[in-house]
Amino acid sequence: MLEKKHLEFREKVRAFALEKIEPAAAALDLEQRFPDEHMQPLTEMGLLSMLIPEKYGGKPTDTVTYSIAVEEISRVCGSTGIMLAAHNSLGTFPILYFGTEEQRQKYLPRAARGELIAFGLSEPDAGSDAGGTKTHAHREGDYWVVNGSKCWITSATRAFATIAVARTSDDPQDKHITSFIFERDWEGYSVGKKENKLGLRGSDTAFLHFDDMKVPQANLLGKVGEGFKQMLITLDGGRISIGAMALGLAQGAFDCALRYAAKRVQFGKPIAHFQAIGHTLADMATEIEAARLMIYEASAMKDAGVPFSRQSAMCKLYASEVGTRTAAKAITVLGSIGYNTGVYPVERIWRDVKLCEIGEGTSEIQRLVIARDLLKSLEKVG
Ligand code: COS
Repeated sequence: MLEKKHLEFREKVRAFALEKIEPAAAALDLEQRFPDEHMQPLTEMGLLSMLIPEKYGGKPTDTVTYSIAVEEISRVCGSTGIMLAAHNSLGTFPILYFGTEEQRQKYLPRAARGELIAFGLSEPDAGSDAGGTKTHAHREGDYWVVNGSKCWITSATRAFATIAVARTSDDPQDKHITSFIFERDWEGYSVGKKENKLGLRGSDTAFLHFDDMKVPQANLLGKVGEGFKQMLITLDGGRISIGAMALGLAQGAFDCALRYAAKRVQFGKPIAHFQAIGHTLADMATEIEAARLMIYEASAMKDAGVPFSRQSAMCKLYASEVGTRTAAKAITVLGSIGYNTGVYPVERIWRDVKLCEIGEGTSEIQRLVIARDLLKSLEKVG
């Protein structure tokens, strides 16, 4: 399915990840430190502008290439992987897709230069039920006045702008939700305390608060009332990248388990030669390969411009569950040393990959999206 250009890109980005990203991965996790040192190399490699057209300073690629990038970076560092995925898929995509030319010219060149854009959908009372947004915006002349909070915001402490939705109707029953581009420097915009998470500890996650924040009409994204659908369209693409992230983490755990099993001698031979371990490795490799094919298929469908919501949900669901299974099995293969912190990366990966079953829609939401789509296709057939 992959073309020569994809294989060549994989080699290039893998070498880059090993040289520039992997050396800091364990320390970022241990110290809960944002990967500041990765920003310049990632920008120079074009990995923070993969969806941005050249005229705005980007280095655009197809979605398959983008998925390979997220996969390979996550293979060595989940925290850097999620920062990359959130910025490209959730930060830059909505501006490109729904923004005006003026908005693209204002924000995309900065994003291409490595300044991060965040995505604010979730709220304390609006997680899986994203339509339950309580953040509110009302019009006052040329401005919107916004009040509310967003939670679990990736790169919240670093982002110079955030794509976020607010309710623009007083009726809690309707989904009259509108998207905006908010800027960090505005009065009324504040960033909450960094969350203390199980994994992805190098990725900054925090609340955003908006307190009587005045938003110029020019920062309305798309049309009033279309925000909820825009966010669901954005998440269709984002879910592929979370699948790619889970895939990379799974591959990282598997690589470690395979190498360890091939050299760890017990009962007079490497443990990989015992059937129990050999079959475990075979199952891990098979599931990883299946996840990879699903991710590339969903990516190719997005590039082809055909509906891909179902495939996006499926690849995210499957890859993230493969990721958690693979990381757990990798610890089993390594035994006690795998359970130790800071010796092998498998315990970090085990902690990191769990997020892939939660972020950008839980596994339960992916199953809901898939089931609804299956029924819709049945209705079409009759
Ligand atoms: N693309 C475009 N439009 C879509 C869409 C998609 N992928 N999915 C749904 N829509 C449309 C529907 O067709 C519907 O349109 P109409 O109002 O014109 O009929 C509208 O959007 C509302 O959809 P729906 O009725 O299905 O909304 P629900 O509230 O029932 O459920 C789910 C939507 C549960 C799928 C959504 O809330 C969701 O994905 N939740 C998880 C949120 C999430 O991932 N959060 C993580 C954010 S972290 S970054």
